[in-house]
Amino acid sequence: MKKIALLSSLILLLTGCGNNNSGSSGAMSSSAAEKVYVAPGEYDEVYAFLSGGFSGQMSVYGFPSGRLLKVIPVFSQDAEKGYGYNEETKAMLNTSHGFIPWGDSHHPDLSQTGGELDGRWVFINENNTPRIARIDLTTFETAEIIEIPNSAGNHSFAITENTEYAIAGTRFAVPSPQKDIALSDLKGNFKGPLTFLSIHPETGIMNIEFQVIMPGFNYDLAHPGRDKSHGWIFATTYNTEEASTLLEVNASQNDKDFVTAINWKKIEEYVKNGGGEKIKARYAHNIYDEHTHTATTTMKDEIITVDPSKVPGAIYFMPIPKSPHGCDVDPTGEYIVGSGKLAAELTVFSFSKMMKAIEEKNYDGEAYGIPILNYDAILGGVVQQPGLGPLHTEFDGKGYAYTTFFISSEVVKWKLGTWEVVDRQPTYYSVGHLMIPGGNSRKPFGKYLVAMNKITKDRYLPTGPEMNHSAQLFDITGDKMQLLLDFPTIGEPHYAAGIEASKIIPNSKKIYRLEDNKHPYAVFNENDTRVERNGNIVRIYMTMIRSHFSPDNIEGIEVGDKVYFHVTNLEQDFDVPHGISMLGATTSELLIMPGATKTFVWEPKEPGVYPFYCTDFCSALHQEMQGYIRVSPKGSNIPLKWGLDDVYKMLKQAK
Ligand code: RUQ
Ligand code: CUA
Repeated sequence: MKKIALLSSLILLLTGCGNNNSGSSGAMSSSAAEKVYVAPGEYDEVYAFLSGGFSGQMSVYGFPSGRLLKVIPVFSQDAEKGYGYNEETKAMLNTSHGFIPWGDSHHPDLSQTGGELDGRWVFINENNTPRIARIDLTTFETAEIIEIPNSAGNHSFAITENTEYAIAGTRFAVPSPQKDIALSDLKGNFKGPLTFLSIHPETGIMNIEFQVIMPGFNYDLAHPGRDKSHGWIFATTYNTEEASTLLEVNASQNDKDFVTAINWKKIEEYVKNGGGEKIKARYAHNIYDEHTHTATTTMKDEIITVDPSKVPGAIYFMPIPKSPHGCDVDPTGEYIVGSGKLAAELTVFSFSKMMKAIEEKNYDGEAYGIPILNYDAILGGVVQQPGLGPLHTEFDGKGYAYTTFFISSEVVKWKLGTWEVVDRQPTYYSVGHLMIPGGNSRKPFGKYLVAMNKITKDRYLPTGPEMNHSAQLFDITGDKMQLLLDFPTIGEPHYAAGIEASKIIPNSKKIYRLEDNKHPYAVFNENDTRVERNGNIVRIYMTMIRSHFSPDNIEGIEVGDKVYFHVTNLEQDFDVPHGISMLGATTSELLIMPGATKTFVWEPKEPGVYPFYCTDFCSALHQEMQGYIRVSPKGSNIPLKWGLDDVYKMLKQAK
């Protein structure tokens, strides 16, 4: 009874974000308008990569204007770009469970060198079917997706400061390895695997090096140490109660949960020296090759697991009040901010004090053999009464931290070291993550702050029961944060990563060079375009260039054929993609970048004459960019013919 009462008051609290429109006059002063104005044709200062949450994708914005620059398909099929629909990219969505057309993307993180953003890759984790993706920032395309086996709810995710490792921690404790266990036997029998993937310094390719089999708590968010704390990873846990039901009550019983501190260098060394245990674990590793324009899946079946008790001195628990969510390390690497969602204050740990407590073995008991450090000994400071429901913290590099408060719906600025609150600004509504470009590196670009809000309500023109999530841009150069801009987001932005545009622009690719195209079905010359039959498999080797396809007339296709359109875009000009789609094809269009080759399959069901056309308005004669395919009844043995006007002696015939 008491539990239920607590529950309903909690719900009230959590949804009581209000509807009080801030009004447009206050926020949109003329100075704010000036600050977000990027004149037509001018460039933004910053790229921001926002996760798409339940859209499974990542969106790219320019700031300060808030222009949506691109949506990069990552974990979900995307009909606009043909991603996950065309034959070349389907493999990106393969997993040990088969082809999965959707994912839940959470926390983007940019590659770093020496603790500074280097603009090479942006990584993002998938929460539902645990995976990590790497996006190449020369092409803004997903280059790799690796599945995390023996894990669930890949939520705590971070990249170390030299991009040595990606860490992927399970948000849901699971049996390890998976097996059939009664849910009432959860406690003590489930595990919390934390997976460490190395990242190749040149290619970026990820490899699962080891998995630390932690106690069966929920590992929520992770942050790497940096500078002096480089070599450590910090991850929050909740549900140290190990409840399996009504977690909103049952996982809020313990006064304190933990921030886990892991010395990954120690574990790396232990594994290098032959430590750890190989176990069977099936997982997919999908890599997109920019030269063949094709993704391939390799199924793997083994990982190395590490039992924490075998590596003494590598793992500690730091007790922290009340179900912490965010876990953020300041640019100097000294302070670790843990956000107890239900705590009245914000707890900040000191890395030097943590090292001292470890040295002095200043423990407060242990959990599953892992020492619990003495809370008072490692406490760096406490921010008193900062707000309600702290979630995430970022840093401006000038000694200030900015924390979001979900329940009181605000961003609070406070000073590292003195712990005093210096400013607070409301957010509309119920802010989750926030992002300062480079805010999780050694060198933040402390000019802008983006707050990502969970509830939109009356901020925009109503669009039926569902409103897109909203984000807000603040100027943080002054003493007080200044709200500059509201903008809607794609899906739910759990976190974002921002970087100065100057670090990306010089490497951004303009075309794919035809001479680098190694696609097995590419053709580079209209004279080589052709149609080939092998049984009921028909392959069309087609090209596209402004403003025609070659061939554009094809005969000899029969009902029951499986027709592959292998289409190469011969353009070598920046931003001239062509599209192609076929009446009745049960897949998306192909949108083909200059110099690339892509494929779709069409299985005609009825005799007739069917048009295909270019789907991207590419020239004044785009409407003329079309063609026909004649489909005859099965077994009619009409010879294959194809052609393009009389330039190629209309209707060449298969020999
Ligand atoms: S979560 S609102 Cu997926 Cu990053 Cu904290
Ligand atoms: Cu090519 Cu429109």
